Amino acid sequence: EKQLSEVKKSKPLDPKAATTCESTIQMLRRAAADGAETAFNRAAEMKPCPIGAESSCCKHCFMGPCRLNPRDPYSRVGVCGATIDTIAARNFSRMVASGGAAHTDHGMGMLDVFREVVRGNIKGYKIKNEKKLFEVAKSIDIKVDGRSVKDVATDLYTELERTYTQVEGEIPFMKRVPPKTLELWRKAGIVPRGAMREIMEIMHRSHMGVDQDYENIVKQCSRTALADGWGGSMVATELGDIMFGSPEPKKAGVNMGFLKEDQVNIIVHGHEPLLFEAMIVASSDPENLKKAEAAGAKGINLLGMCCSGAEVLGRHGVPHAGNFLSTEPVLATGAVDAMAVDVQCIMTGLNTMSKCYGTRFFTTNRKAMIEGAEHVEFDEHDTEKCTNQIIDMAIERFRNRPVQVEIPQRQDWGIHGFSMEYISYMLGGTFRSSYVPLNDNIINGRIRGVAGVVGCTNPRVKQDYIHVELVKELIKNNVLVVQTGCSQIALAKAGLMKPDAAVLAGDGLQEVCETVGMPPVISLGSCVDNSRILTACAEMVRTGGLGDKLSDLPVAGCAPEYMSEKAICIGQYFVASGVYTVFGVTFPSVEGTKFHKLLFEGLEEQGFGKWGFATDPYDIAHLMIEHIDKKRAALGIKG
Ligand code: XCC
Ligand code: SF4
Repeated sequence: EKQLSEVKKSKPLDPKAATTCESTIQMLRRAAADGAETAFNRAAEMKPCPIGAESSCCKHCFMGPCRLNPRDPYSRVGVCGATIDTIAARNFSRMVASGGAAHTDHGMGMLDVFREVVRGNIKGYKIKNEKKLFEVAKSIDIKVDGRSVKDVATDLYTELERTYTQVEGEIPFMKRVPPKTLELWRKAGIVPRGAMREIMEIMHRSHMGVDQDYENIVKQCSRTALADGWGGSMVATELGDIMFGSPEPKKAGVNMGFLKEDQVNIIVHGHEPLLFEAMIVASSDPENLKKAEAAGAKGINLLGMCCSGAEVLGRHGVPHAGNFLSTEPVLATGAVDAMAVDVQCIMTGLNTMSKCYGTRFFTTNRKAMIEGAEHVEFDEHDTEKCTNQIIDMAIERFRNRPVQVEIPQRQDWGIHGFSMEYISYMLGGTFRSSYVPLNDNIINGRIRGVAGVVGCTNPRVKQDYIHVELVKELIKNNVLVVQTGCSQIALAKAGLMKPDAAVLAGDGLQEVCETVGMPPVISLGSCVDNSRILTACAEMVRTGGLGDKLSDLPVAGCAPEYMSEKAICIGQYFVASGVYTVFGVTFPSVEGTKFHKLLFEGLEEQGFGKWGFATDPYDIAHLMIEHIDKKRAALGIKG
């Protein structure tokens, strides 16, 4: 303890060096004054292990743990003889397995509720979007003509369940993959069977003494990751649209300025939309509003954070208070009466922080509890039990707020809730399937290509800074940017999701945006909604003129401030799908090793995409642009 406080004294956190988010800076100052600690402080005190950072250690058995030297990686092997390539590939495979498990389990949670809706066992949710139900069913060859919603939904449930449980054969959404790409996957033996099987196989193969061939391990990484992108995540996205409605462009606000001093503020943070949707219903329930009024509040103000928030931002226009690294600082406003969380990206530190400021902090999912935090279990069969309890306790906290309230004044507006179908529609295509206008604008060069900029924020780099600078550089070079997750919140705060941000784009992109009134940076939703990018890429190939494989498209992806294993899995499914994907912060491999070369070069030679790495936003942008130009040249379309 003594040591820790000495370190703190020697290195007081400079909020302006830690983040470019004004509200977060303000709250970090207040937290410092109050002696409260956040991930920013803890990161400054915790030096990353240099061996672990480059994935050069193994603890898969108790003859070890074994550490190799990342500066001289082939100088040693583990006790079992494992080389740096075996060790790094095995570690990587477990990151893919864990990340893929998170998304697929999320998708499975959605599927559980969908099943109960279809069987009539659940009242709190329904099939809201029948059009989408029929579209999704049709896309995986379920007969829809003349059939009832219930029959189609029943068949869809049965089909989608295979995404998880199937032991042999191909998962249903493989039917959406362009034939030439699917052919490549079949030849390589990486078409996923069911997610459970693929994840189990990774856990087996990465056990001591099983798969020790890094190339063979990477194959299983691809197979498992594809079961996330074209499986679990895609199921989560599609069922979300079916049960809660497809996102449509709407004006919505982002930043801490949307907290309201005179209202009961409740933040929902996490990932699965089930809790949030129920909270939306409960917070507009007249009974609850009456209770809030009786406590002297002008209303109940619901806000989202992280992916939970990103998803309802586009679907319902619920304001978003900030991305991952702002989840602790926002509590320093003292204005958050309750924070309810479900799964993923919930920092343990939130519990401590909420105690400092008297925020009522609730875990709600039996899979994700925090020692010392209050748990109010959310049951999809009886949603009100949980949501009413949270609202009651939030109201109670509002009635006698234990700390002074300080709300940063910044409010940023933008247009959220796009889908790629919608963009194409705006560009003059038909809503259903035509990507003709998007493809045309790429072919005629007004749009140079499409970049997906996604992922987390990470206290190892300045929050939001890389996302924002990178995206600005991309649009300046006529690259249309699509976004999900915490990255899109960074850009929303920077004002780039307003149509008038088109002036920051290059001439071609600016012209396209101004013609249809769309921003040059498009927000697509949460991280499972990265599957929307896959679906869009498949449509672009199907539409024609841009090659016949996903890897032919002039597109690139990036997660410049990532921190989670989910991001690694997402990166791997984009790479396996054929997309050049650049990560920042740090990359879990040693440059120059065979494993590293496979990820960064070899996979592309085999017809897939490849990984890239850079930390400077301009370097990242130009790696992506160069790749887009390379693909344009290969397609023979003008530069
Ligand atoms: Fe989590 Fe999804 Fe990363 Fe944000 S972007 S920190 S994973 S909330 Ni998904
Ligand atoms: Fe060491 Fe091999 Fe055991 Fe890993 S599996 S800890 S490298 S002995």
